[in-house]
Amino acid sequence: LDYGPSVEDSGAVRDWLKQRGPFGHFIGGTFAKPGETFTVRDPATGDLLAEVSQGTAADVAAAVKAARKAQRGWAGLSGSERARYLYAIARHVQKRERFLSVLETLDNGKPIRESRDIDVPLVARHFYHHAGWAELRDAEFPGHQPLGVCGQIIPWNFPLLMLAWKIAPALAAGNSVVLKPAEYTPLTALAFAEICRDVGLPAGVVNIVSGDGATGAALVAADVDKIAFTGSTEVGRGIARTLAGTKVKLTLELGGKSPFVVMEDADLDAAVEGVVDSIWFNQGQVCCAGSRILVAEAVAPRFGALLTARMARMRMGQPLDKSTDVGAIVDPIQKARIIDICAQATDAGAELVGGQPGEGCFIAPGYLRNIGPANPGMVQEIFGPIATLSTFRAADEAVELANNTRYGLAASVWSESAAVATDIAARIKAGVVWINCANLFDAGAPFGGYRESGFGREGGFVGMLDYLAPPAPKPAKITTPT
Ligand code: TXE
Repeated sequence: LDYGPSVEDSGAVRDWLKQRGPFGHFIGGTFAKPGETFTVRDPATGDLLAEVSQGTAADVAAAVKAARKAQRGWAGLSGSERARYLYAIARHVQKRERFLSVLETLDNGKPIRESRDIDVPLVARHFYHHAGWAELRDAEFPGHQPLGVCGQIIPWNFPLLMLAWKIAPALAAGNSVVLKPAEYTPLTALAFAEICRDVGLPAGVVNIVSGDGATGAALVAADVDKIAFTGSTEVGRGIARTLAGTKVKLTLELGGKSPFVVMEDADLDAAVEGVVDSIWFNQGQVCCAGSRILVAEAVAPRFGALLTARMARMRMGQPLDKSTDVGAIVDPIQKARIIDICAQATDAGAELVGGQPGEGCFIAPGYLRNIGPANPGMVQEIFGPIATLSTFRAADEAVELANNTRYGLAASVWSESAAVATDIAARIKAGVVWINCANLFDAGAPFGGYRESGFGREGGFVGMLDYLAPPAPKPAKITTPT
């Protein structure tokens, strides 16, 4: 069955990169002349993909100015007019599905099966869903107003999908945006800018400024009304400090160390497939990855054997090959970070099964066992294809271990009993809890964390609230004492 892109399809994308590069920022509806640039490489081969402009504070200011100028007109359109643009964007994403999936895979290193079947379809779905919210805004959020100009900073693990999570609700609500993609993976954001231009989105409603952390910091310091950030907890904490006491609204989606709880009565074969979808999906570079597997002691030996056997069948290889399960880590720096945390874990007494580094940016799937609760591998977000495996005896202990983290983004619970699964799920402190599945996303379901995983929600009705200002409270009725 041959469907979708493979290695040979990358030619058209490479031609586009050659013709279009070096890339300038997308400001006020046009691509600016490139300034000082940085290099973007394919992590799977090390090949140069493009030169992309490094955004300065002046570039950010120009983009914010363009967004400010456009915002009033955008907010003045009726909901159905705004919706028409969002529908058009969604359709264009679908039309360019092949192109965008190949570009994403080249830039990020994720298997083409994932960009084609998960990332890009979810991007389209996000714009379709939020087109609906554009139409419904005034009915569902009476008296609410858009915030104004939103600064949005996104990471490299789902470059185009994170862009959609940020831009779709902002636009539906009537805001304009300045988005900064991650420095490892700016290319699909620049392709998205072309889509905005092609659908005739009013100039300045979407602006893309590429660059690194310094560009992000300039955006945080700019004259914006909201910052929406997805990335590391450390950077998120710094942004919160910078914006404390200002009028800028802030939402943060940060790291995680999510539990994956396998109860004694779980379907173990299904749970092992859940691990594949959870921590070995996208090379484990997933904020909500089920990175801490907690399994009932009674079934632990059988589960461990099934897991090891399944791991041996994972195919690591070139991301553009349709049969690849495990692609490249996004960058050598991230690869070194994963190896370092695994070394800290084994130095502290854990045993690493699999997880061996390959040539270039590759790391085979693996897991750490015989690992104590204070082991660095158990505490730190590895952000690679390496889970931890530990056991519990009773349900209460499972809940206690699951909640023994500074994060609170996601969890996954496996049991054949609805009563057991829902009881455990309700006692885990996490923004999303999946039962007998993992890493399923929908544009209508709010996503976000507790504790050091951040605050604010993205998706659905609740996500819209984070892009709107509520109506001013009515003045209190003054009654004169008689
Ligand atoms: O993240 P950064 P990094 C975690 C994960 C990973 C670690 C480091 O554990 O191993 O973070 O990754 C921009 N002001 N996550 O270093 O630096 C940056 O340019 C404003 C989890 O790549 O947080 C990029 O666009 N912006 C996470 C974005 O922040 C700044 C996904 C994320 O990069 C900035 C990514 C600054 N001072 C990493 N410094 C998740 N929740 O999914 C950097 N940036």
